[in-house]
Amino acid sequence: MAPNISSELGEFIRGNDNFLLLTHEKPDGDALGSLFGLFTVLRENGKKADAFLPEQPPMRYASFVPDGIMIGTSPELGSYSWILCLDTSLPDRLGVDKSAKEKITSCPLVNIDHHPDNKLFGRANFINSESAATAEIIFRALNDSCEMRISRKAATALLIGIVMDTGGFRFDNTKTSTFNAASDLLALDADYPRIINTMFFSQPLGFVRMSAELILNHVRMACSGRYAWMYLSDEILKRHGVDKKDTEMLIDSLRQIEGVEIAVVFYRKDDGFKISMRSKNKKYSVAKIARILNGGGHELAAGGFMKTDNISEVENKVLSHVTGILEEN
Ligand SMILES: [Mn+2]
Repeated sequence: MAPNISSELGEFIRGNDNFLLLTHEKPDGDALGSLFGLFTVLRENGKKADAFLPEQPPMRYASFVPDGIMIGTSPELGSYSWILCLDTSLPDRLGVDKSAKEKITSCPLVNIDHHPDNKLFGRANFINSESAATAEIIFRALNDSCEMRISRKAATALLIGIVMDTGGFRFDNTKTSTFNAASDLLALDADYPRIINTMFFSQPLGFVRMSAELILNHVRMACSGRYAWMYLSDEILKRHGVDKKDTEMLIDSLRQIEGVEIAVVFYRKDDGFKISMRSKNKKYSVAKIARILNGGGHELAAGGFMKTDNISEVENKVLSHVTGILEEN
């Protein structure tokens, strides 16, 4: 536990200027909420700040993108005093193009994150793995030590980060400090109903139909019902008109099944398969499996990658690791 991380981060932000904000590729709600929220607060409080995303974020976040975010056109890395890397455990995962990735570790990086496996790649590293979300670390820094003005728009963005990384306050990373941060954000007029409606009650019909087909025909179970997985093929995505990046919450349809401890969704990526994993119980750490499979993450939410053309090979490999973890505990 690092109780001073947010005040140290606050000091850092207050004493510096000219920032570029980056987050990880395939950004989730915490990555985007942190990026949008910090960017908005910095600009609204007279700091010089840019923020970059390599592509348009998933659809459900579209209406929360602040004006002035750079999307697609790479920033000139050399023109910033500090590059703030949000919610990203290793530089290789940063959402920048290939040529930028090669030179980025020589830039003045600052690491702001809550992943326990963070590689501490920054010149300064503000890491608190006790925080439910990176957005929570940022909020405490901005609110408690910078005393910066946090507008409704910024508060809403930061609350998105907390809501999404806790699955709407359902996952067991939800603590008193999480509710306290959420409560303070509500006091700043964060638009909670809009967040809940947009994140949880606005699935496109194509996505709902695709989920139904997947659940009906493609869920596979093993380990006496404690492991559930499915393969989300490009074919089924295409048939239902769903973009892969809009499937962040698909894995919850497996996690919700009674008795399931570990849920996995496989999908095609480049020359291999991406493996997205969730666990309901810290005893069964999916981060452990992710590390073996070229990835990383938290005990309860992690991802890996296997380079191969053969989905069965990937499924069997993960099955053997999951079996090992479920049986040794
Ligand atoms: Mn996060």
